[in-house]
Amino acid sequence: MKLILIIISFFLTFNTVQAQIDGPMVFVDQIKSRETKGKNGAVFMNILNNEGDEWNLISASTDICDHVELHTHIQEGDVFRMRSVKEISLNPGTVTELKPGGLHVMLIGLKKELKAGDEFQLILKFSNGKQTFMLDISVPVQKLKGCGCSHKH
Ligand SMILES: [Cu+2]
Repeated sequence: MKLILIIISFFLTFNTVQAQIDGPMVFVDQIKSRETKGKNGAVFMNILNNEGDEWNLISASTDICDHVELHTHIQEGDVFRMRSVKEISLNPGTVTELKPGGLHVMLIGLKKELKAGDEFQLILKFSNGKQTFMLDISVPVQKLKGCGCSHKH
């Protein structure tokens, strides 16, 4: 419980925290997208599920690209490949990290290049199997280290 309180206060110190006032206690933090001239982009964030039950990120949408998928990376031999997943499960009382090389929100068919300093809106949809809620977040574009070049499916 103490740890959860520490995590919450950690989250609340950032003004990038996004939460819906009357929604469940699901918080999104450390949101960013990688600068790219390519056709596809990725969005990363930390999601804290502070509810007592499991929630899932079930979809995301934005008007800056043709469509959006939820992805993970899986290892096949020596190669890491991206796979789309139906949902990203958020265990109660834990922070789920969407980060390079792991889970991410994939932007497919970008209509323009993403430049550092840009910002765009992304709508996240969550469900616990009984209720759903949407979170409208703004995503800052940043120059991120590491290779974002393996965006082949
Ligand atoms: Cu991907």
